[in-house]
Amino acid sequence: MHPFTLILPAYNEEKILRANVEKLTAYLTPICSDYEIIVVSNGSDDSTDKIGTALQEQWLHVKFFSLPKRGVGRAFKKGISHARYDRIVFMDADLSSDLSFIKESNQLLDKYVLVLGAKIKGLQNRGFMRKMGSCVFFLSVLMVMGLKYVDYAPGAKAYQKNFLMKYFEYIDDYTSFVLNLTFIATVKKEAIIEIPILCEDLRKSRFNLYKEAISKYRGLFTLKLKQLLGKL
Ligand SMILES: Nc1nc2c(ncn2[C@@H]2O[C@H](COP(=O)(O)OP(=O)(O)O)[C@@H](O)[C@H]2O)c(=O)[nH]1
Ligand SMILES: [Mg+2]
Repeated sequence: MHPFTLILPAYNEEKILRANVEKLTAYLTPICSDYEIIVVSNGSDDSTDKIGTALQEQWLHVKFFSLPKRGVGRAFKKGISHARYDRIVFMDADLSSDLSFIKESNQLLDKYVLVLGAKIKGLQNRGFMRKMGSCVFFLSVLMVMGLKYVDYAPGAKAYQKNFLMKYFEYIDDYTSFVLNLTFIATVKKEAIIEIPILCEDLRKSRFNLYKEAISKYRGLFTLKLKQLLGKL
C-alpha cells in the first residue's frame, strides 16, 4: 500500500476510541509500512480528549488534536493541515464502514482524486425517516446539481491531498464538504469514483438529525447559488 494519512473525527467517543485505534493499528501495520492516524476531537465533553492524548503519547503513528468548536469539517481541515502523506482517508471513528475501503481506495487514488465509499451494503440501524431523508437528499442533489453519486456523508471517503489543498476553500465547517468537493471535481473534470462498501452501523447517531438536515440543505443551496452567481 502507498503511505497514507487516516483522519478520524471523534465527538464524545470515549467508549470506542482506544479500542478502534488499536483495531486499526492491528489491521494496518501488517499491510502498510508508512501510515499515520490523526484523531481530531471537537467539542467533546467526555474523556475523548484524555484518551486521544494518551494514544498520541503511546504510539508514534498517532496524532491527536482537540478543537473547541464542533463540526466535522473543522476536524477534517485540522487533520489535512497536519497530514504527512499525500493520500488521505476519512473514516468514522466507530469504524462502521468496512476497513477494506482503506486498502481499496489506496489503490484507486493512483488514478482518482476522490474515492466515494457508498455505504449501501450491510445493516444500518437507520429509522424510516432517516432512510427517507437520505433518499430525498440524493434526489435533491441529482436535481439541483446534476450529480449522480449516492453517498455524500463524510465517512469512508479518500482524497489525493493535492486535490484537497487546491480546493481547500470548499471544505465547510460541518458536513457539506463532500458534496462541495464532489461538485468542484466534476466541474473541473477531475477523476472521481464511487464504490459500494459494507457498512454496519447499529448505534445511535452523534448528530442531531434535524440540525444535520438543515445544514445539508443549506450547503446544497449555497453551492447552487455560488454556481448561479459564477463564483465557483
Ligand atoms: N470531530 C468531530 N467529530 C464528530 C462531530 N460530530 C460527529 N463526529 C464524528 O463523526 C463520525 C460519525 O458520527 P456518527 O454518530 O457515527 O454518524 P452517523 O453514523 O452518520 O449517524 C464519528 O466518528 C463521530 O464521532 C464533531 O462535531 N466533531
Ligand atoms: Mg455511525
